[in-house]
Amino acid sequence: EADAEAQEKPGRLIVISNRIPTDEVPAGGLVYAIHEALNDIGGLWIGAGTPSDEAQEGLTEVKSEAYDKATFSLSRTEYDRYYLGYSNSVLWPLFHHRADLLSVYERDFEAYREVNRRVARAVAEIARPDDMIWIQDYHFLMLAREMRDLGLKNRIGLFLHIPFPNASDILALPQGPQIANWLAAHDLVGLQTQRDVAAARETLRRDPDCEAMGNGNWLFRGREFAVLSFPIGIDAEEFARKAAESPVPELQLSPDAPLLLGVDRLDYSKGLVHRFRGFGAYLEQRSQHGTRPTFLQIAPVSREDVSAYQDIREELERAAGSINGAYADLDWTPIRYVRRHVARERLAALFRRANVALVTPLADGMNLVAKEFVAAQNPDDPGVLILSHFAGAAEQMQAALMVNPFDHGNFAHAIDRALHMSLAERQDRHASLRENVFKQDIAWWTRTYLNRLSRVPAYQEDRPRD
Ligand code: ADQ
Repeated sequence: EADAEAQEKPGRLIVISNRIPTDEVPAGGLVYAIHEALNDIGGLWIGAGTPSDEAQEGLTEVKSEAYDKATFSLSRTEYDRYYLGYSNSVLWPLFHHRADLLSVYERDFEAYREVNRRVARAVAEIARPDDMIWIQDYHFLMLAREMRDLGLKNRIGLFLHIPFPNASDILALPQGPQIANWLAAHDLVGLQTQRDVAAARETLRRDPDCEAMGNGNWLFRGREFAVLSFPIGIDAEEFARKAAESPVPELQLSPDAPLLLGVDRLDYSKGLVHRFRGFGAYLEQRSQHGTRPTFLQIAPVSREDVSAYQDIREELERAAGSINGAYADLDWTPIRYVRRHVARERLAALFRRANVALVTPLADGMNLVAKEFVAAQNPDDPGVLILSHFAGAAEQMQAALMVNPFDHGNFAHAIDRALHMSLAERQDRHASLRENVFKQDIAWWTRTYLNRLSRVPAYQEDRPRD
């Protein structure tokens, strides 16, 4: 009887992500969405604590109002190996189709496994049977498996924010053969796109323990799990409001000078060097008498301690220097490259001012900048989104001007077309993009994912194949 009662009480939501926000109300994006979900359902948000000399077991509570927050502990060595190492020098490049950038060290994987195990033990200590557990991203790919090994039978979901790798790239990973086993420990694996679901299908199919049931459902050693796409969105209303209300930062451009804008973390997956060269190709072929566009790229450094990130930074500076060297004039700098983080309000206003957004990653889970640009634009006189086929956002945003970022000629042509597009065509394209960005927003995403996870039937044990 007591059991039946416990079943009826809706469980808490336990979210695990590498980072948890320090502000009481996070500024925007994904963390805000999770904050809202936790506010609604109640529960606990777990993330990494500040690295220290030695890692401790268990969780440390963080003061917070509406729901609980806690950190797990990491040693400095683990930070180097689990975070900078396995997560960001192995999984990140591999999942972004850059197997050439892998630095695989056994000790990095050992630290990754140790951190995943420690978090699993900490969650097992505090989880109640009816709690829903929602794991975020590639830092915790084996966490659910570790939790199952400790006997947790809760509903467990994963959302992977980055692309799912090709089955052949996974062969470059020593732990590649275990991926299906890791994924199958969840009840629900959420991916950004149909393309990712297809890539996952390819990997799962190769595993002799996995059997496809159709509709995204799989059997792994007799236990069911699902792999489905849930394209993440933005808080479109809020971003549009910010964009309309915030003053545009002083750019020292004449008011009618065309502005092209790029906003990205400095990361090799974002295709910044290709973008600079594509803009260079446009400058080369444009007529000398036309307007002189300025391309403003905002790209704050990230993951500076990983060497691939230092390389990309130098390469980018060289590319900007050589293009500006060739085309700049006394009163015109074609590429402006800003490495600073820009406050959200200012960013929103810049998005609204821009005539063209260049969102041209070589690989990207979704890319929220594409959606932010659309939300920020004035529907009566909207700018043009130039979007790479390789952004996850491409699946929902076909009304953008689609480009192949590897093809400079194609890139140059798209910029030319964007700068000369008629008002009617801009409005048509924007209206269609806008509808999707506002409908499938961040609230839609959390709602859809958590509804699906909460409908998962009660846990069945794995059983050996007969
Ligand atoms: P990211 O790789 O960080 O996210 P993205 O989706 O573009 O990529 O989100 C970046 C966010 O940071 C945007 O909200 C953007 O406005 C903001 N930002 C970028 N540069 C900034 C700057 N200079 N100043 C201020 N803000 C800046 C990962 C995946 C993506 C996936 C998201 C969400 O790599 O593919 O879309 O998670 O799932």
